[in-house]
Amino acid sequence: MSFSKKITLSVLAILSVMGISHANNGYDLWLKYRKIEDPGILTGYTKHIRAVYMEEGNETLDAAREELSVGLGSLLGTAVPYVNSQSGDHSLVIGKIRNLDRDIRKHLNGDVSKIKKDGFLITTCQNRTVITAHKDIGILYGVFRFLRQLQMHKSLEEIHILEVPETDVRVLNHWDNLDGTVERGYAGASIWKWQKLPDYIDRRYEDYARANASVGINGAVLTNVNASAWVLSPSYIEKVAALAKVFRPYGIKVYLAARFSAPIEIGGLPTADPLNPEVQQWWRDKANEIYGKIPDFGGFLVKANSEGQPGPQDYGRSHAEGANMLADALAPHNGIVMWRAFVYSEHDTSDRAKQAYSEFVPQDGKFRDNVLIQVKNGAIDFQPREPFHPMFGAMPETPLMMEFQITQEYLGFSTHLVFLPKLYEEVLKADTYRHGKGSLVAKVIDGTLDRKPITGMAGVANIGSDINWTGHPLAQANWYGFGRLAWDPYLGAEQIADEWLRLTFSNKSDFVQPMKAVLLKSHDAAVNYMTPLGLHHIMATGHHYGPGPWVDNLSRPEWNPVYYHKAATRGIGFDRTPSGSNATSQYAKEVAAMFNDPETCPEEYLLWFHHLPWDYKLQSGKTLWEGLGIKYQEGVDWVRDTQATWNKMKPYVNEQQFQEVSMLLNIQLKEAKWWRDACMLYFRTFSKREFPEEMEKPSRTLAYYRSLKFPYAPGIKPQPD
Ligand code: GCW
Repeated sequence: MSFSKKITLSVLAILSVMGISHANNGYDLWLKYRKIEDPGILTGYTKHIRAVYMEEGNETLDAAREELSVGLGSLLGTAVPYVNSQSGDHSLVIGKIRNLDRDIRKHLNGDVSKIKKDGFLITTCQNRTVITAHKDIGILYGVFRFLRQLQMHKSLEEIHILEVPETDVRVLNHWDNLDGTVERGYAGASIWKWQKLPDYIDRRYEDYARANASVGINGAVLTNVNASAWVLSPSYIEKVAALAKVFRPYGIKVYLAARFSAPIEIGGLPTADPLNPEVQQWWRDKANEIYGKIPDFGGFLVKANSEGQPGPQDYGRSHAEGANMLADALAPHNGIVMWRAFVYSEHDTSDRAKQAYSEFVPQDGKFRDNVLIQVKNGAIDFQPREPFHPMFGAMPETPLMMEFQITQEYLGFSTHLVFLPKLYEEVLKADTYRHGKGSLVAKVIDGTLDRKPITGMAGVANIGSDINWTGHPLAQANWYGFGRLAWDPYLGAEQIADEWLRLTFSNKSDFVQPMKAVLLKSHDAAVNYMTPLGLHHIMATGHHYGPGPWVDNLSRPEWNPVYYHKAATRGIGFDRTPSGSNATSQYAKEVAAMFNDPETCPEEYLLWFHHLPWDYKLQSGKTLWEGLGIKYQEGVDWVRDTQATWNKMKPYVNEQQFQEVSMLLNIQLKEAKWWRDACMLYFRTFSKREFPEEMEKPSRTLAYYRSLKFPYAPGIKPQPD
């Protein structure tokens, strides 16, 4: 560890012991380690942690030790002495299994074989608490888990926690551009200071790595999938290597988005054809060059032949041929390719929801072993709510990664409170029926359904240079929750909400209970005030800020919201049953049958799969038209109720964050009403019915909502008229 790092962390430790909290602005995320005030709980802990024995020897163990010192010092309000012996009563003993004393090892017997991969065990052993693992990174994960136990005021009596990550590649995708902007980023500029790298190391890089490691994230794709080839040039590889060095102790590998045409753009070749030997050689050389500087480089993420990005199809080659060429270049170094399945073509007139499946499923089994196909959550595009992607039930021979969007492109930017683990849980627990009932998407992701050799989950990051990282203070929960689910796709959103609220704000049940209810309802509420009953992609185009169901003038049909809702005098919705686009045929027959019948199709997907008359009767007995208005209203009402709840939370959060969330909720209310009013006014031009009585009446005209323009909305290059 560098001298300066030691100094910084020791100062932090001293400040923590003195009970001085250094940030009220959210910068410390869920790693605040607030001093425990309850004397009973404190005594319980000090009884178990009179001294610490900790294995030393490398940077990862150093990081674990520093985290523990800062954490314990701050939580307990006193520094715990480190000792050289593992035999002290009431001590905390931390070390890799093979380095533990024989009597402890003997005691662990049955558990040892269960601590697989990067897993860890925290257990009680003859008056000692032991944190152990096979690998150094397991020790770090174990220390974070142990500190979480204390942060949440949970008992250490007879503690026994054995955790093993369920997926291998737990990776954030940054859509960060080399010019410092972030595509679909709503929390400020990119945190990567390319201009100053490799010589200047921003303090944030390490805090970023720490935060990721604390939830088990082990990789970062640094750059946008709409890629610049320049990041593969020698000077950028130096910069990337500097970041990799900071991340390494925390078990975070770096990956880069690879532009398929890079051999042309920075290699001077006339082609990027994956079957061309010179192209293949170029990529092999590039891989060798990268690994020469970054021996643990993770690999490439590729968006190919999608939304104008170059790819193998430019040369008449398949996705498999393109992915395999890169995979062959990376294989000697144990690198992987994450090849995205987000494709839809302007030349394909079939339902956009069907296209990825149509292109990729026939290639099942044709990809190299070190290729993962990264499948977006949703066959359309990260919509507020989508049925699970049919590819998850259809590629038994190919590792499939989940790609969730953490940044809130379609869910209110970083202005709206939307707790995304609820959405993720809904998708992961969806049943593909691939091998009959119980064939959950989570089992595809962790590779147990069809025995996949490599598994993973990706999240498009919501991180930027805002002081609190994520713009909305409560959007930190989405970063946290993604990491937890990548580690364990079976976790419940409720547990994640509970953990995050306690770690970040308070353990008091008068705070945790009401706020948990708020978080858990928030996703449904946002869907209600944006796209209820299965509506989708009706946001304004380009920046995707606010409603735009009327947009019908873009060059590609599937870029227009009218393509998706198909509102007409007869009714509304996209018929994806056999009488329509037949997209349901891409699901297992049980699932298809459920979706095909409007009576059995879950109402939240109704208009996703069906075009129905305005007077169609919903389960509530209301007509579809009334039901729409009621749902929009419920969404708005939820924001009002949440404001009332939040006002009662003042005692539990600091003033700055209290005010920030209050102001953001005001905006959320304004925008929820905007969505309701604009959409209902527009749909009424087709339904020609009165608004339902449950719905507040719009205060403005449709013409007003249609006139709104936002050329400088964040997350996209400005597009002034
Ligand atoms: O949802 C769309 C976004 C694009 C994004 C694309 C993708 C990176 O609007 O900004 O491009 O998806 O996932 O490739």
